[in-house]
Amino acid sequence: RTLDEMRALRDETERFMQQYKFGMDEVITKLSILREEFSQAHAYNPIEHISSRLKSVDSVVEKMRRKGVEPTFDGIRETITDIAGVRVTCSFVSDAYRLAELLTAQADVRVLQVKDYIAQPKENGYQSLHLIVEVPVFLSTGEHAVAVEVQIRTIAMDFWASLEHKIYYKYDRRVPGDLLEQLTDAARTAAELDARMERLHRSVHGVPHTRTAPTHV
Ligand code: 0O2
Repeated sequence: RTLDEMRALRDETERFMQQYKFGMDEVITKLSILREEFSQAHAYNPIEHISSRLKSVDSVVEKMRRKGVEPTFDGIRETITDIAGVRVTCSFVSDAYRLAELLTAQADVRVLQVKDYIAQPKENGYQSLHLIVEVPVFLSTGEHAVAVEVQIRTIAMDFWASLEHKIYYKYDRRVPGDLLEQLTDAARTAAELDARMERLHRSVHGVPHTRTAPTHV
């Protein structure tokens, strides 16, 4: 490759990654608007915390190799849908579902995938509502549809997931059996706490709630 070709590839990679950052910004703005408007209209805040991360080019390449993805920008775009990730923590399970409904009902949000690990936790106990949504980003070159992964969960689920994530990597993805069992048990305790907190909350506020994930894909 010539130096000019290398520069062109670097610029194209930067532009490619930038689109995901913009998509992420769009989703964060949508969530922040819902948070602010909801607080004003209902004197209640369904969102505790919003965080986001853009995958590094290195981890995109690593995932591309792992999944055997064709090494083109189109190949990556079609297969790796978690380059842009937004994580939302809510106080209650009902808020997680309500937020998912409100976000996916928006006219410019296209739902590509829903994985409801709250209704159906993973074997290790992991609970979270995962959405892959596509949002339009308007650039000087026109409109671009960008996929963003949104993980919505309660504070208890998030607490569990962050510890499990640390343990998982500490043991290089091979967590000893007894520790795994304790983690699964702790996930059950977290789910029980969520259910209790929800009941308490509803007895005080009498809030109607949904307990199903959006399905329109
Ligand atoms: P990181 O470091 O958080 O980015 P995929 O491999 O993403 O194409 P998969 O695994 O079917 O397909 O996707 P899924 O199930 O929607 O999970 C994607 C993300 O959810 C993970 O991203 C984690 O962030 C989170 N997650 C899923 N399972 C677990 C779990 O058992 N424990 C914890 N702590 N987090 C989980 P990454 O890229 O794996 O990791």
